[in-house]
Amino acid sequence: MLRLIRTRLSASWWRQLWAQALATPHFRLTSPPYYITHQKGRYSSQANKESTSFVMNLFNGQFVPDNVFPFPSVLSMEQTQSLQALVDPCTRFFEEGNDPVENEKLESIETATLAGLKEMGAFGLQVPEELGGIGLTNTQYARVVEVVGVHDLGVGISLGAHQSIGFKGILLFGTQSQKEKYLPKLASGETMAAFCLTEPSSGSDAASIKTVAELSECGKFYTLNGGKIWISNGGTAEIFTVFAKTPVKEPTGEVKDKISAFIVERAFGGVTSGPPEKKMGIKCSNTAEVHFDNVKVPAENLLGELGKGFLVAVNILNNGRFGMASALSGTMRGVIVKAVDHAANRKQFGDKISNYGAIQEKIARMAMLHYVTESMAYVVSANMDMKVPDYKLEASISKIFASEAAWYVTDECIQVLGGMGYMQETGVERVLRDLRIFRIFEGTNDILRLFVALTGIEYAGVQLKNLRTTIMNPSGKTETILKDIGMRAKRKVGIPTGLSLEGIVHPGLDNSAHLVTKAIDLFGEAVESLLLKYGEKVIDEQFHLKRVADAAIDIYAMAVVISRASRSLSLGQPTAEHEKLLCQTWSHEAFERVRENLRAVKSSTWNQSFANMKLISDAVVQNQGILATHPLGF
Ligand code: MYA
Repeated sequence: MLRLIRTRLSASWWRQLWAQALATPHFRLTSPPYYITHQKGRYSSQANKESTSFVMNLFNGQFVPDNVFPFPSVLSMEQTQSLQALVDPCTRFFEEGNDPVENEKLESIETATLAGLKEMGAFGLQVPEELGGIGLTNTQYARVVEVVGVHDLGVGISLGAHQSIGFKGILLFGTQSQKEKYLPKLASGETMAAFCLTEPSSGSDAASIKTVAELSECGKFYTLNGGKIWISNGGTAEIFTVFAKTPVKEPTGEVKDKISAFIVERAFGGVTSGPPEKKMGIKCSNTAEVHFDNVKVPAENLLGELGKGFLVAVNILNNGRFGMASALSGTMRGVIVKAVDHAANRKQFGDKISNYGAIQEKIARMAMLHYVTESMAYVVSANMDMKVPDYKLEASISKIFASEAAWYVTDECIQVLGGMGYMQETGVERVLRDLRIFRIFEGTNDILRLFVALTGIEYAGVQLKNLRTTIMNPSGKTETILKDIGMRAKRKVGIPTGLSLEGIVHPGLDNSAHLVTKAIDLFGEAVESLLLKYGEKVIDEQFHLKRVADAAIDIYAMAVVISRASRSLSLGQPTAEHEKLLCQTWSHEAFERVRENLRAVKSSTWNQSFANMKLISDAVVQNQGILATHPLGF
């Protein structure tokens, strides 16, 4: 289970605070300005100092622009040039040296393609040069991965499972000697890596793994036992990042089983893998079970601290998720070309189908979804390059958004292509099959939505708790308290709090900027209402949490495109007016969804629907299938 919201916020406390706020003369009469002037514009003075995450602060009704505005630009001229020098041959390689149809037929990557990829350095994109890699930054990596995403997602998964998660733990948490020992061969592709977390009874609930590792009495090795399933590269890897439960002595003296991470070599003995799984898509990537039977793992192969393996796992995942967003923006770019090529040439009823509104809406929507995904991918990668400490919610959102956008765009591409889209020779049905897994692996979108909503709500809860503490011990902070209470009170009664993006956003996007600030006010108020109504029990309100997450995703999506289009307009880029259209149209639709999702969280009609859905689901589950009587009676 996702952890409990620790903040104990009682409804009566909040009502009391509320009464105090409304009775405060300062609030009603001479409410102080709620915002300070920032060099880039105005934003809330109450932005929490602990996290600069845009999404995290939304939950507190705060607009914290630092990581999104202005659209981050992190590559030096030299880095841009070296990246271009890599992207061009990489694109040529995929166009000329890789055959996705053949790879799929073989259910493995063609030998010559593998050799070419190794030669290009594709197995060690982010490994430092001194350890044999090509040392790309996250932003550079994103751009290269985009090329892979255009051409072959199966190859992308083999490469991604290897470096995005397989050996990422060594890069992030490895000691110098672990890095020196393993990274050179991994970077050259001489050895392959895999990430071993999932088990038969432990999928989304990653903390419930049963694989165990016990330290020998001599302290020199751990004995590893257990089985992992659906491991990408499981049958081809020689090096595994394995998560297992280990007994750990707490400071209290109590011994608890906690997760630890290990670097395991197939060569240690006792490591076996099953046959390649038969899958719906990404067939050329290997997926297999991996079993560890009394594997002797040297103590020095512990990765990170003993008992801290869960954080190693989630940090690896956080660190890799933006790669999906960039790969899938590549995929969308590729299928959009196919859709528009067909739409511009296919004539029906005497005209090109691209001239019909029904098709235009599809193409416009495809372009908007691509624009948002690409913007998210590069904001997150830049944030990582900027060493922003807290980007986990943004990374999760980029994975959720990209995987759903790419699915939608590819499905619509097939629709635009009509019968041609359904034919294998067009090559889009393979992409759709390949894409399906992206909504499931690296954290299902459902669990990631809960993660986003609950992590954000907990943060908001902590801020409220801090406010309560400050109220109890004001020590000269009266003005701050009043500002905060005043802002919350305004939100509560639907008065705009005065959030403004003036000076941050190009004036040509004032409308979109206004919508995003309005959305943030609505969001902050809805989160507070949820906390007030449910307290820590909000964890059980998944119908609500899903909608809160959807609203957060839409607001973040609005912010990244407003930022990007703003930059484009400010720089006078040739596509600026087109980007303005993408941004305005997206923001309008996203705002309407935010309003609807947040309304649903509070509306009694919706609450009745949620209760009904629970009853329907319970009945269908209990009946082991459809319960309603067939129209014909049998
Ligand atoms: S790999 C397998 C993927 N599996 C998962 O993703 C598992 C999903 N489950 C989870 O992430 C967790 O179990 C959840 C929490 C989120 C459900 N960042 O009590 P808790 C901290 C930082 O909430 P739980 C695959 O699919 C939390 O704050 N910290 O935990 C292959 C707390 O800390 P503290 C986090 O209820 C795909 C503690 O942990 C995070 O048990 C192949 C406990 O939290 C976080 N995210 O569960 C893809 N989460 O105690 C190939 C939790 O200090 C790559 N915490 O307060 C393709 C790449 C693209 C192509 C590339 C081409 C080259």
